Amino acid sequence: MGNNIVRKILEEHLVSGELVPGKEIAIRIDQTLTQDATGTMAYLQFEAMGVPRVKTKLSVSYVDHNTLQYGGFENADDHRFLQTVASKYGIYFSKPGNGICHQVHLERFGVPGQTLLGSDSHTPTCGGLGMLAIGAGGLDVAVAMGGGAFNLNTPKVVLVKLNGKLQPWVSAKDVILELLRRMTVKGGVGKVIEYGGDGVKTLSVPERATITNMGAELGATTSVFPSDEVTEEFLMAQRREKDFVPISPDPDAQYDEVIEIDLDSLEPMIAQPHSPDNVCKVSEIEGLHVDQVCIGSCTNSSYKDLMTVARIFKEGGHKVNRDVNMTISPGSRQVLDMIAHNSGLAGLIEAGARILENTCGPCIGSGQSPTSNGVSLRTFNRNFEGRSGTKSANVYLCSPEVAASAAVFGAVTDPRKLGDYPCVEMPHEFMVDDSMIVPPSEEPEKVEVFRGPNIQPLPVSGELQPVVKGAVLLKLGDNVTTDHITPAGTWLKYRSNVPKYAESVFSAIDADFHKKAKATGGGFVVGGENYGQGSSREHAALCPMYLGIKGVVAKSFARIHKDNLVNFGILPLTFADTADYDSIEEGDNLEIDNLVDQIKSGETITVKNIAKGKEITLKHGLSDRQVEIILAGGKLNYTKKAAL
Ligand code: MIC
Ligand code: SF4
Repeated sequence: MGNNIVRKILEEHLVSGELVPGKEIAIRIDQTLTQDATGTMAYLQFEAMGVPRVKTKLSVSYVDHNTLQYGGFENADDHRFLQTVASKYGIYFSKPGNGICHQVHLERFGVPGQTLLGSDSHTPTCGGLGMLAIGAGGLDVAVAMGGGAFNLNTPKVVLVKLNGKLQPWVSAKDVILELLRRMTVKGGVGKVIEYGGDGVKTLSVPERATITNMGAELGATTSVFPSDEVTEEFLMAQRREKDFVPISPDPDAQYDEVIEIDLDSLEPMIAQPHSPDNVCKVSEIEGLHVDQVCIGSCTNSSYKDLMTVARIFKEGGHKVNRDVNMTISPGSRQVLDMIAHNSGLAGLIEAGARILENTCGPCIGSGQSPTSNGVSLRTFNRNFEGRSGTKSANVYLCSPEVAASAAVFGAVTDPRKLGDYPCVEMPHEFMVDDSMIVPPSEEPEKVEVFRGPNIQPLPVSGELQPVVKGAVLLKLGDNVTTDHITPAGTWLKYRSNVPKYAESVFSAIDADFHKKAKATGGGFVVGGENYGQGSSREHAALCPMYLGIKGVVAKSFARIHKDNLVNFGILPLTFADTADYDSIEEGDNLEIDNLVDQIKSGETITVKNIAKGKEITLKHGLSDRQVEIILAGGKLNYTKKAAL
């Protein structure tokens, strides 16, 4: 039986376990990346492990999320901490302003065939280069930096066969939006998406990266493209030809599922509020008034994306519509440099665009919150309710072409109405200047790690108690996101201050949640399907742990969040019979007796709902390794114990 790309890379990196879908394996990690909003915790955890130097082939620390440095010292202190830690422990440091981690990693560091673990859910962006790039919580990334393997369930492999070629005004974003329409935000859970078919060679590396980036929204473990002559040309243009390795599936490669997308007949698509899978054709909602257009984010901020927008305005003689605000966040300094040198930037400024920093910016609610009930079209990857900072806003996700056309007309408009498509060629040579990437110190013993007052010690939980009881503090529906659990935006600057950040937990749903949790000594949260979808932020587990949350009972969990709950000693439990979801109400008191024995002896756990006088059966679905972690009260305790 021939191997697909995913199995080839997994086999080459397998440390333990069997490649049987659903079974836990451990793989070796070649590269890691962190960003500032998850990085401070990850490096505090790395320091706690006492390893003198990272053991990966390459580790990079990016500052790209929280760069505004407004209202105080917090951000700036965190950035200095990150730079000094990187210097001391053998990590490259990408300064604020150098670009968004995923775009810069694709340009300057990604290597086909290698594994990359990143403390950001969009790490799969580098799958566009043929890497097996996976998002994880900071603690898992810290362990990988220390030389530890990464554990995951062997994924099923889905072949997405791309046939033909995209037509003018239809672009990579439309491919992934179409896939989201078909598969939904939970359709990729437990799977890796591998792209193939004759359409692959028609897509550049940044276009492939747009598609793998948003595979995160499918809930997929990761997504990967072959590494072919297009990959080689991209690496050559980045002066990295030495990093090229060809990777393709065997001719008789097997897949667990095959999906076909006909690129020729694909139309411009758009995701409507408030979920990336709420997708329809642009033509179906034409005429909707638009207040704001934001172009950028790690999904769509490459050279080609921004040049296309610049040329739409320039060649059509258009200006941004007087009722629309249009912002541009270039993906990297390289992109900004390139468009600055070939008049793309001038074209955007002349059109009336507002040029922002090369960072995540509005995507994470850092500025540009829309007006009340406003309509914002964004080339980003997430449109969860409230993520933009305005709860009543309606955020739509679309391609740069669709975004530009809305900015021209002031309303959602099929971009094909703009006339001739400006076909932007990929550059044969990118402008390479790595001067904002600081290499680690050659004299690490002389580097002193800077710690400002915003950096609070890591809270650690105790061992699992034999009897666990508490009230259901909140009952929620399907697809709860980590943005609901621990919002970003104005809270971002407290990422290294858990006691303060814990005040944000579920604040958009119940502003007093943190007080209630503390007053009652913690308790349970109940959710529906796909609980914890979205980001990799481990704070969505760490802060609830700090508040005393003992377990989350849901119909199903998103992969990264479930791992994060385990890592911080919170029980992720699912209903053996989902009908029991209806029998639990907010305020009910739950009690689990003999928990330690129950967890050790089987897959199910009996819980008493005292208020209802009823017993229900829950499943923990933990591997033997995860059981040990839960018993120890989290991964840090477990790792310390294992080291003794
Ligand atoms: C996101 O897009 O939600 C983030 C912000 O990049 C997160 C990471 C974080 O919360 O710091 C992610 O995607 O993992
Ligand atoms: Fe940054 Fe948005 Fe990408 Fe997250 S999704 S890494 S916030 S640009």
